[in-house]
Amino acid sequence: MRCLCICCVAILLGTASVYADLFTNLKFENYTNPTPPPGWEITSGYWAELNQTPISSAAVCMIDSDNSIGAPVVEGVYSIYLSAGFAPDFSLPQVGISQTAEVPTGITYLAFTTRNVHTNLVIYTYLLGGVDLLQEPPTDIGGGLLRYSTDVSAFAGTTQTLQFAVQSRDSGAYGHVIDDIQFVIPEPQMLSLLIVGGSLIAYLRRRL
Ligand SMILES: [Ca+2]
Repeated sequence: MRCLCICCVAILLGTASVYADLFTNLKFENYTNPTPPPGWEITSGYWAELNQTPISSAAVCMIDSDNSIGAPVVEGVYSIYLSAGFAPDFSLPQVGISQTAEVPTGITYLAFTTRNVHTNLVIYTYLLGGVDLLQEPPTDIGGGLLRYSTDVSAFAGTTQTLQFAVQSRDSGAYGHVIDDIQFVIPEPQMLSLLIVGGSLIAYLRRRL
């Protein structure tokens, strides 16, 4: 009985994790040059090798701290870099990445970190299940980084497509770094779980 109760407490506290990761490789740390990052599909445009996105070219690549693009890594060792620009045939294609998976149950927000956004110069298609992930003003988290967070609770427990794509409006080159994508369990829910877990521990201590 004692072991069973302790296991229940451990499971309960385990579910109090702030983040769930049913989508994979959301921080882009699982990567081997020159292939695209596992879990992600290049939905449109051109894939370039590590740190090799040419200036003024529509392409997607991974970057690390040795990149010469002038876009520092946002988190960890690797970030993904979307370059809105023109193609070799001087067209202005959309370039981007996506993956389709089940949205974790119990989540409320989808958050990610990026740098500047220029909606007057670039068409951003940042969507989960068709919901615009740029609709809410971002939080400035310092270091030139912006943290976007969007309520996607309606998709909890359903299979959806997460997409990040850019397209230049004026043939200029506009790079965009994305990283640290997280599905967030709301704080009140986590707090409730901790309170329940704490109460159960206190009860067990009185019984033991
Ligand atoms: Ca990263």
